[in-house]
Amino acid sequence: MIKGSDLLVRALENEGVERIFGVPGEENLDVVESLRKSKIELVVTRHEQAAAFMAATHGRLTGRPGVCITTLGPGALNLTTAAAYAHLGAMPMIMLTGQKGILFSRQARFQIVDTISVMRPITKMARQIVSGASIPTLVRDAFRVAMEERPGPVLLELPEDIAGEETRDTPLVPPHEVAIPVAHPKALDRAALMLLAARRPLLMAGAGANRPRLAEALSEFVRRTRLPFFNTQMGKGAIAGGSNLYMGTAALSERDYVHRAIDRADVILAISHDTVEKPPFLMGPKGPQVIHVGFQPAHVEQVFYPHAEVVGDVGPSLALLADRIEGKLHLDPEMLTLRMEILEKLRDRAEEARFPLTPQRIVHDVRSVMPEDGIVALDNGMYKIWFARNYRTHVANTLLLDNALATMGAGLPSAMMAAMLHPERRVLAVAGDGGFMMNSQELETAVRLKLNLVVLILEDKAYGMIRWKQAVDHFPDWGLSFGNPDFVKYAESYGAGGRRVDSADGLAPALEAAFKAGGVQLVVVPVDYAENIRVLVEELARNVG
Ligand SMILES: Cc1ncc(C[n+]2csc(CCOP(=O)(O)OP(=O)(O)O)c2C)c(N)n1
Ligand SMILES: [Mg+2]
Repeated sequence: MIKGSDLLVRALENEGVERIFGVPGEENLDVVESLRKSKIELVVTRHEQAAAFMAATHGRLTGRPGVCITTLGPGALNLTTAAAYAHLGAMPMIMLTGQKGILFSRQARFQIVDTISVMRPITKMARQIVSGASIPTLVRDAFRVAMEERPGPVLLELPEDIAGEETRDTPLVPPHEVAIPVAHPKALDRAALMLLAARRPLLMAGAGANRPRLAEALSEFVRRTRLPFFNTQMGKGAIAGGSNLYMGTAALSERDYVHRAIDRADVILAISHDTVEKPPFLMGPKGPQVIHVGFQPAHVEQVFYPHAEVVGDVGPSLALLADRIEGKLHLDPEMLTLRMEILEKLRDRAEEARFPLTPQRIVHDVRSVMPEDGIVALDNGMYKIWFARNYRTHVANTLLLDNALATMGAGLPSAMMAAMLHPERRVLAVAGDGGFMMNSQELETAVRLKLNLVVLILEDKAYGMIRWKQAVDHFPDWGLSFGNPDFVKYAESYGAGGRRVDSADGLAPALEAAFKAGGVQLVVVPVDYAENIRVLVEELARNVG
């Protein structure tokens, strides 16, 4: 016989789980006790949302689900935003929540919420564990579902009586590698024909191109075919190396400089584009033909409806496609001229000495202190567009941004997870003064875990992105400003270091000093968002036609 919670923890060990993030409640105490006796580390956070952002980022960066744990009702409900983050962002994650006993109840309906029903639309699977004997199969199935393409979150609810009850010792189900089918030869032939007939083919790396297991295969495909490429925001970095074929990032849906290349293309080979992202370009009757390459068929949207599909394991399918087209493509030399023009535009004002700093200068200075494999994790705000457009990436998953749920509050927790997984690399969280304050309490967790992490706060004392949209829509400037704490003192009160940048030339040295100091370090930089209107509205408006 074995206790339900012991069986659960053994099943998690069987999946290779090393850490669980969360805030336990009294309904989880049997599980906590089982964890104490196991090799799995319990990392308590200061809000359940942050625990789940961390677990989701573990899934994003490793392909293996991160695991988080909460109590029933209030704790479980605090997971919802991060569940949706993982669901839209295709990040494998397992959420374990507690529940009152189901066999008998001594507390009536106290704290009881129908968590399964709440979670169903924002998970791939949500199940209650109703018997100890079902734990090994349910846990194995949960991991299978979470990891399988398209990856995402799974919820398992463990009632406290099932956790505490002795059950028959049931064997665990050993996991095994799953090789998924490659695309059908007919689909590959059709795509090859379209690409060979194209005069100006272009490749687009989408969100799914950043799956950890795809990095090498995709870069190899570009090396072999020499196709010029651009990427969506979440596809950034998917194609490695100091390639001279990178045309830019489609951070906006139209009119940006990169759209000159997109509009010129006659065939776009879209690798693992996921239409959860804000559209990288808008398909219309006159635009390029699109070939979708993905683990699954493409969703059909008003602005995205591919003309051909290559469905199957993307890496090996691309190798088969390269066999058919390598050395035979018509590559337009004009594209490379355009490339120089596009990248030149992005360098505009990158070193301007204005204070408060322009977003372009901030992106430029951040790049200068980050090694190629350094990881920048963005929260959500106006600067995300600037980083997506202007920050060059050379290694997969080195700019973590969320262009799917696009939630505020994920920047710091996702950077913390990156720092835990890659202690040898520089990791920087970038957040606005709005988004930072949505999960700033996790500075305590980061300090406690002795992470090496720098947090850059862009201070405009406002919800800048919404203020920008308000101006674009010709509404008066009203209602979106706030005051801030003294961020340096705030950091110090957590035992972290703090620095404020007070000149245009002060940012890069402040970041460098913060990285050299080690531990958790916060850098505050005032930002001047006047460039939002000047570039993203006025300058790009002139690009029409
Ligand atoms: C959880 C959440 N709430 C609200 C929004 C809508 N929203 C998007 S950006 C933004 C303002 C962000 O402000 P800040 O973090 O200070 O960044 P800034 O744009 O000022 O640089 C808001 C309110 C959101 N995306 N997520
Ligand atoms: Mg702000």
